[in-house]
Amino acid sequence: MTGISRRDFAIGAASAVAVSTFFIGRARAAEFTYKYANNLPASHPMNIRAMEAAERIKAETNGRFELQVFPSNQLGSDTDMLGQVRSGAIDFFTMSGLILSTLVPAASINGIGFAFKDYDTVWRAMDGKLGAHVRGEIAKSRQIFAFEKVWDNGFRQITTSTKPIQGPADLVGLRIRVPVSPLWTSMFKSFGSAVASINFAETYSALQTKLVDAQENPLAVISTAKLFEVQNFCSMTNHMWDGFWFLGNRQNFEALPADIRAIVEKNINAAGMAERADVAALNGSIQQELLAKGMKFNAVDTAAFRDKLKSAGFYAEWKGKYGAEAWAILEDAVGSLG
Ligand code: X2X
Repeated sequence: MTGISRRDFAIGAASAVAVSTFFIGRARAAEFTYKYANNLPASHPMNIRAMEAAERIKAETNGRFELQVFPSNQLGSDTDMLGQVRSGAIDFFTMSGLILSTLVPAASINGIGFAFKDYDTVWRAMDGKLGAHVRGEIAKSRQIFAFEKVWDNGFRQITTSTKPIQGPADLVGLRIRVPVSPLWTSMFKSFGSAVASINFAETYSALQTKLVDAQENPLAVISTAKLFEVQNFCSMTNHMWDGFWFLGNRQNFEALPADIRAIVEKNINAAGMAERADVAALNGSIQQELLAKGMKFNAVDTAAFRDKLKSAGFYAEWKGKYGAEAWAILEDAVGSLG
């Protein structure tokens, strides 16, 4: 203790008290508390990475900005949450471009059946011209905007409680749940299925009560939402690639100081990139886990499905809807869709 006077010690103790009060004050009330909601379980990489981003944003803004994460449809169905992010009742929301197309028709274009052959093609398109085209259309809504990096949902596979889907004929009359989106309905109607548009929030119970016999989703969703509990077969159709746009309410976001906006933007886009890698890794490993839970898997010849869509006029119809210019951007990325 020699060398430290009584007076120095007293000052040190006083400032220690002041410092801890300061931190308690910050922890209690951030200057800005924003809400981010989504439809997936907390265990899905989308929520794990979003919660990690929330921690980073809080640290980098010295506690000024708090991002509250509401997984699992806690704030409502996709349809409800889209309304909330438009009005500003919630600040951020991740939504499939296909469902967003109920507001921004161009946003479903990446979901065209069998357009993407692999992830390299997906990211080149979505980080390139096709993604820029969709974000531009979203921005025209004025109420909402999309962050630059689209998050991965994945290539979608068909599950059923009744039989494996081996060829397009197995889809005829199949009572299948699809998300609420004209493109999804159109595609499965082209296959002759009995299509039911149901929000994800009600999907598990629709399968459990046998309102429908089938649904389609990427493996990471089939696993984290425990759809394997109410489905027996998983047919690896890879029939479309689906991603989540990280949407923001424009007015609420622009109300933030520029330095905070920049920190939020940087961390959300980085979290999206990390989530892409997580989902890719999961899709590689999850089949084993689902097999162990009793799901039966089969591969399909996708050419037969694609031919069926072609002869039903599906591609021609949607080319007409998106317009020649947007269709050219898609084909530039994925090759001719015929
Ligand atoms: O609703 C679905 O099936 C889901 C979870 O994949 C989407 O959000 C599109």
